[in-house]
Amino acid sequence: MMKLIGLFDSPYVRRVAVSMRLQGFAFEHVALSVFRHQDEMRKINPLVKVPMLVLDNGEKLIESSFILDYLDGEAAADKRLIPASGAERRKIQQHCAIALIATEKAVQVYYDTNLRPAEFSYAPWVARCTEQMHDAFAMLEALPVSGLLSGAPITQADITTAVALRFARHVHPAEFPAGRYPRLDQLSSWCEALPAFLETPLE
Ligand SMILES: N[C@@H](CCC(=O)N[C@@H](CS)C(=O)NCC(=O)O)C(=O)O
Repeated sequence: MMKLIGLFDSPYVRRVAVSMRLQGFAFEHVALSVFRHQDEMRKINPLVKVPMLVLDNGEKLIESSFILDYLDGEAAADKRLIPASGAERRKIQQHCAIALIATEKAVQVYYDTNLRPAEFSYAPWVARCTEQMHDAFAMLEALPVSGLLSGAPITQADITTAVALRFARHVHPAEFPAGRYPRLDQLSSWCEALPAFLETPLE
């Protein structure tokens, strides 16, 4: 069975796990932390970055977008989360790219304000990243309605956006009062109620 390494408090790991559940791929979850289990992690995963997907033949894949691309290639055509080609593929990829920037900026602010001693946190950098995070969420909020919200089947853009918001709200609750991003809130509540999300709790 494939092994997925990393905790679901990582939005990158969580989006892979949710996608695998939606696509019907069985996996063993190896719940190692990049911080608390560094030595054990390094033995399997020398760069200590998650997610890592270990295939049945022992091949090890890193970088969530490449892992998801591999899974899409293995899935039945109607289980793909990003189309194989064409304008719709580019649209969903770019939508994911914005959600990944929102995620990355939320992670950077979290690292800067939680992993460093307070005296080493650099306020202008935190402010810049916080602004970029909100710029990305505002851009997602303003995109034309598509995917799950439009009644169409769920896409990787829906998953990555919902996972991004859930993570960012968890680590920066004051930044995400209800109603700041109403459409994203709706997408989030629909997604988080799906079994694939419920079975992949962030905490
Ligand atoms: N672009 C990577 C980002 C992965 C990533 O940064 N994961 C974090 C956990 S949220 C991690 O491994 N952090 C440990 C570190 O950066 O040393 C992906 O999409 O897989």
